[in-house]
Amino acid sequence: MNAGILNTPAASWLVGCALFVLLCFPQTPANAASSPALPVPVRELIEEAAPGVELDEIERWSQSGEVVRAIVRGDGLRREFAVNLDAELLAVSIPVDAHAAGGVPLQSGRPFDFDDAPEVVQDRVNSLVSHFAATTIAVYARDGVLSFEMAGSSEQGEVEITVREDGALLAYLIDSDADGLSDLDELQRGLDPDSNDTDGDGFPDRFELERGGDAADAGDRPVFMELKFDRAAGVMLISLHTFEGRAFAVEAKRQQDRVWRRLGPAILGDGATHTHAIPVAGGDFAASAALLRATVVDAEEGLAAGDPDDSDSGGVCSVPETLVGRQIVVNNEQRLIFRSKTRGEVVDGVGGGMVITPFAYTFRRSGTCKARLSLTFNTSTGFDTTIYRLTFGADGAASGIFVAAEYEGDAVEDRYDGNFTITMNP
Ligand SMILES: [Ca+2]
Ligand SMILES: [Ca+2]
Ligand SMILES: [Ca+2]
Repeated sequence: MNAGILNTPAASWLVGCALFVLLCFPQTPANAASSPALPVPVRELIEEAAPGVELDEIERWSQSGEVVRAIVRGDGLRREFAVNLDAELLAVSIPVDAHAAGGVPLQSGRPFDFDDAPEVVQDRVNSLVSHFAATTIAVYARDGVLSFEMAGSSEQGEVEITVREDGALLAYLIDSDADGLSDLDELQRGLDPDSNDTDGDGFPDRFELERGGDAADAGDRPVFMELKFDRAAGVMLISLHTFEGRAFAVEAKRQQDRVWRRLGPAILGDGATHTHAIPVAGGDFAASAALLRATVVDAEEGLAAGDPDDSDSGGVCSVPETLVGRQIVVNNEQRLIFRSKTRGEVVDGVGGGMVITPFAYTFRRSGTCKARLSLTFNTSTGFDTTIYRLTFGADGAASGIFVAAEYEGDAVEDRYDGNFTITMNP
């Protein structure tokens, strides 16, 4: 706790009330307006949390746990402030429909720079957070008055701030641990706003909430793998919901097998959903009796094996939306034929004859000129996956690297990788 605020009467009152909330507020907490002595510490708390804001009148306020909320008039505005008992600003918003963002966004020929905002706007931001680096800035005009809606990072965490051109603070929200949940939201849910993984089970707080887990219980994990059986195509689609900082792998085994086999290299988490397709023998998944599971592994492993770089060189290129009906010729020797959105076959010329091997596949654009093609084959012991990372040129031809790996348990047993070029029919 901030040592300075402990010395103020406001703080000692609030600390006392934090311990004995029921004694201080025997009725509902939102009744303080009838008790003129009480709003004074609330005022001091807000003044400490948001220095320089004008507080004409505290209309009403309430406390729940560590969060004090107050409807305040000042700066010609009616705003709601939320602060914690350490006098840290959690949120500012304008209730009902008076939000300045209802204005018209100004068209600008270039991205707006924080340094171009009026000095009072920059000063307001700098009074609340330090080393603000904007990721987005939108400028709105409402009744001829500009407001600057900014989001970015700061020393205090990820922050959203909206400031009117005269410096009045219109909106504020802070996410100290950058887990995607605001501090206010976390305190209201009983989570730790200073830890991106409150229960330490490896899943970030917001990811856990969105995927049906309990972010405060390490024994309750989110569901991050979904299976969808496409009977007509004879394919099992495996969707992995990922988050940044870890890598993800799908493993399979038949019931009679002892070890799990990994389906291709681990995928580096990026917040997106990645889909695998695996063939189902005879169009009946039960017949193949495979068990599937998803695991979270170290990001280093994902970095070593996953998509290394989806950034683009910015060149002109042509990445097809779909591979259905197309053929890809790999290194002039192997033909990949794509029959449907999930199934295809490899044709290998061998001597005078040829070998046809069916596969299930997923194809995903991963950048302007890049795509990831993942083929999964049934084998006598389970599944094998080959990943092609493709970089396309203007003519639709591509080059890149491929990775094929066989896993025994967690260990890579065999690994093949190399470069290739492909040509594709239009
Ligand atoms: Ca957070
Ligand atoms: Ca958190
Ligand atoms: Ca949990």
